[in-house]
Amino acid sequence: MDPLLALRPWEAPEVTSRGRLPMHAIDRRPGAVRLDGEWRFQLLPAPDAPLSGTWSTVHVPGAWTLQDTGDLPQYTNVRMPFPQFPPQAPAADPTGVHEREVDIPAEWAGRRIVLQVGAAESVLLVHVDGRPVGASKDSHLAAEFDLSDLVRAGSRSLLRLTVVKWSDASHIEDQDHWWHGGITRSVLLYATDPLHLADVTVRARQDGALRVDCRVRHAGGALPAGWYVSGELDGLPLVQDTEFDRANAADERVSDFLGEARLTATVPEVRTWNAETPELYGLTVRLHRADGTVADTSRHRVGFRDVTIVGRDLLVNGERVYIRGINRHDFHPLTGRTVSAEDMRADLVLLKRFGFNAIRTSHYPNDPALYDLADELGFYVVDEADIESHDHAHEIADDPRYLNAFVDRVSRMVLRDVNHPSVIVWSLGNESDYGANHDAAAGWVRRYDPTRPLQYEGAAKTGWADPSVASDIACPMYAPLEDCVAHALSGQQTKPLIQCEYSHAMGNSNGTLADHWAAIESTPGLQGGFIWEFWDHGILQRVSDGRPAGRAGAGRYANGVAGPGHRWAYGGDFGEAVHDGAFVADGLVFPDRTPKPAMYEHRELAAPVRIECYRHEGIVLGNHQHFRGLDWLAGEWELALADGRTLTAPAELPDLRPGQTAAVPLPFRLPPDGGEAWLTLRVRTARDEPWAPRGTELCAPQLRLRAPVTTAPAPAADRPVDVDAEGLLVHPLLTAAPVLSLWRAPTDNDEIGGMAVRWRAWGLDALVRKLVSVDRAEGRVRVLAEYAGTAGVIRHRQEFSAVEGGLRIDEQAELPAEFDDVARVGSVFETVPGLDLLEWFGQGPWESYPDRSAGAPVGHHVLPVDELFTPYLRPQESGGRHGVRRFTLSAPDATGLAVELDEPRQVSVTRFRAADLTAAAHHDELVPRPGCVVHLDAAHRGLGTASCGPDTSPAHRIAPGVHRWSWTLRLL
Ligand code: IPT
Repeated sequence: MDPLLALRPWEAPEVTSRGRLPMHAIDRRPGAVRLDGEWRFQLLPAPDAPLSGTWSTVHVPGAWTLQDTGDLPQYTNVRMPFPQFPPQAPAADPTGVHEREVDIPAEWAGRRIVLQVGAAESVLLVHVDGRPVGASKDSHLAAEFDLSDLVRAGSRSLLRLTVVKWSDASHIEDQDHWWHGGITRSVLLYATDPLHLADVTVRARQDGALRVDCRVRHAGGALPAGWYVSGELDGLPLVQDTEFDRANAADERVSDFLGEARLTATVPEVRTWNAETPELYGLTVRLHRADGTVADTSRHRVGFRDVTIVGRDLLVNGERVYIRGINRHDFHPLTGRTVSAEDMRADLVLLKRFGFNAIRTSHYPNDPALYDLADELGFYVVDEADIESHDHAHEIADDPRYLNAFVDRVSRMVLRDVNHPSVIVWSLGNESDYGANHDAAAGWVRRYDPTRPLQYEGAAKTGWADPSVASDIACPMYAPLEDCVAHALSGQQTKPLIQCEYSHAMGNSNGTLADHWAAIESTPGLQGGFIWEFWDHGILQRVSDGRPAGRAGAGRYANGVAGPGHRWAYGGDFGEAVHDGAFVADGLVFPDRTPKPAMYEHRELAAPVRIECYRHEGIVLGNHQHFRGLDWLAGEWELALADGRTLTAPAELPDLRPGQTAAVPLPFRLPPDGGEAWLTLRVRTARDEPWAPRGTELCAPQLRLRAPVTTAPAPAADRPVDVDAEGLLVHPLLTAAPVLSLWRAPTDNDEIGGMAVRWRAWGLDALVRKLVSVDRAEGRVRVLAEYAGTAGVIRHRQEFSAVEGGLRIDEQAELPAEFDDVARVGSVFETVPGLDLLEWFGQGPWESYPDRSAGAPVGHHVLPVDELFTPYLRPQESGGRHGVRRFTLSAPDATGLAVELDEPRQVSVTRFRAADLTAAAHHDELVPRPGCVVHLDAAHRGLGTASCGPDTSPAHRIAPGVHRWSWTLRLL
């Protein structure tokens, strides 16, 4: 029997690998042969099942679950997809056998030949020409095997990579995302001299001190005498530390098969690395034979920086930086966890443009290219090990059978990523309770890398000040803001408080983000957090046969929407019996990376330049960065006036160091008419940045210069008001008269947070209107109606009065005490087709809600109606605009209607009734109506984040009692 199969490594947690080379810092190996492309493939029903003899092909790298192999993706959050207890795997265990021939270059004769498999889920078995090579687990880190004795330079070999989908390791890879199977990162072969650099570890400090530790080995034998290393950093030579050599020689650790050497340098006037100015230097390390010839070369990019914790502050280069973080998975809607470097660059570029400066690699080491990009573009990274035992967390945390796996996974991550300046904190994993296995892994990290803090959310067993060895940072998830503030004020805080997850971005969400940042920026001890999460993990799916579109789906989506015949699949859409639905779609960007409106909220809250206030001496501007001046930014002033005008003027940004403020003169003379006036500073890049071309807008801080004045429209009592026998307004441009609306299509927060259940129980989704009275007089009609729900009756009064050029509508709704927290109180009406353009004075241009409106400045905005709607994967309340004072809806010939509101209100104009959205499970099921559905809300409930975490604040809930609102309706 095959010795690798005989091991049954899929149900042996103690076996983390066989024949695998030790992990080392990633290194670019010139001359490597990539084995990516089409491989022969068979899917077996179990790892020990015989080969069938029929081969298909799959693309490597690529999950087979996305490549028409019959095995499909499955989404579960906490629960395991199979019932077996750890460490068991189910008997039905899809196993993919991948095979191809490889030609070993003739010039590799006499060299050490290494196979690298970038990632395989979840157990990898390697054979060459039918001979067993080794095995590996740890699905998101590379496995390397020495093939020198198994292949011959200049000849062809048969490489077989067998990947077992379910294993003991699945129980510690129980992250909240899709389950796949396959080889998801590149496979390559490279060769080195037998005498080679086995690892190079770089320590580069803020003061310019550089230390490079080299580990030298000779394949299959003793080290030859006289070897030495040399190095240079952008032309500056490094010196070999002879003290280190002597210490080493005197040490019992000296060995004939492991060479250790240290190179050092001190860089004068070093340009330090931080996320704002990510300065990198190029390091080359050479290993020489005694005769001076070079046996091996290794290149690294080096960033000089220090990370420390002082008191309860996390410091980068001595500076208490705010962590404006996001949780990021490796994700692509066509290829799952296989992502290209270009795609990752696009992710990071987008994050930079929206003010993010930190990434938690939830919940496993991400693709190696991500860290190179983070070094280069400037992100603080919390690097997280691939450990999540969520469903069996308590049992596994102390289970000695899993001890090896914990230490293996954490140490391999650290060994791989230790040279990246972007990595500022290590994380032991996610949602795995807390046990001895964690402390074992923590101990390894503390010894190997004392230069970085360590975090683990689960270690806070006795509270956020828990002295546990496993976490230097209090990093809770979804903690109520009040609790965070209370902890910071308690006098008991011992660690920086940086939430590892907060502001759950599922569907239409991220309400109260501004409250978080107001607290963080005003409370010592609070330093930020990581929003959950970047991606909506919708997989592009063909509607016709329900299969994943895979690579053939390229280009079949745009602007967040799946194209014709396609949809974004979430849990259950592949026929999974066990799944967790749309919970996998909880990101700030759609599956094609189109930003959701909540991204703009974050962008504004992260603004590098802010308007602090307006004093008699002028507008006070502040630099809210940590390291940079304002010279890389350019500004433009905008003045939005109630009369419809927007004036602009160039802005001279003052020369401010971080944290400084200065007053600049008010750039406009306000017109004397007394109307509402808003001053906006549009801040853009003044030159090309690596992540933004010159002119990219980064924020638009705003200040109200003058409050609105309301003028009552002149009555025109001689005009008729047309209200029918049912008390419904008759109007040439309306197909449905304004009626009371208390229902919104529940957001994911409304559904999962339990609000929608109550609303349905109250009957708010199917209120029955009953006319009580119509009272007609000259130039006005009063209508009283009752709306009956199961929990009570809401009285609604409308008074329609003729005014100059149109109608004034005064409304009042009386909510009995039973309806103590409804979605909205307002009017809804529908228009004739053809009114396809919305122009409004209010917040915009993107979607905004009462508790998510900090990023939508007040101004004059114009958008086609079809672009107002946000296509959340599971249809829900969408497309709202906050603080709308007035709007017009017009046809191309400029006819249409104009609405003026008594005060800034929540308004939405879409093609969908709330009932249409409520009934649909996917965006592609929605059929747009030809006219517009218009909601004017006297009150609209905040969005909150209750799908996972706190609900909106009390201030953004709707109280029972009397609500009044007025508006005028005119023809254009
Ligand atoms: C938390 C998880 O860490 C994350 O992976 C994701 O599932 C998130 O919640 C919700 O989307 S765990 C949760 C039980 C708080």
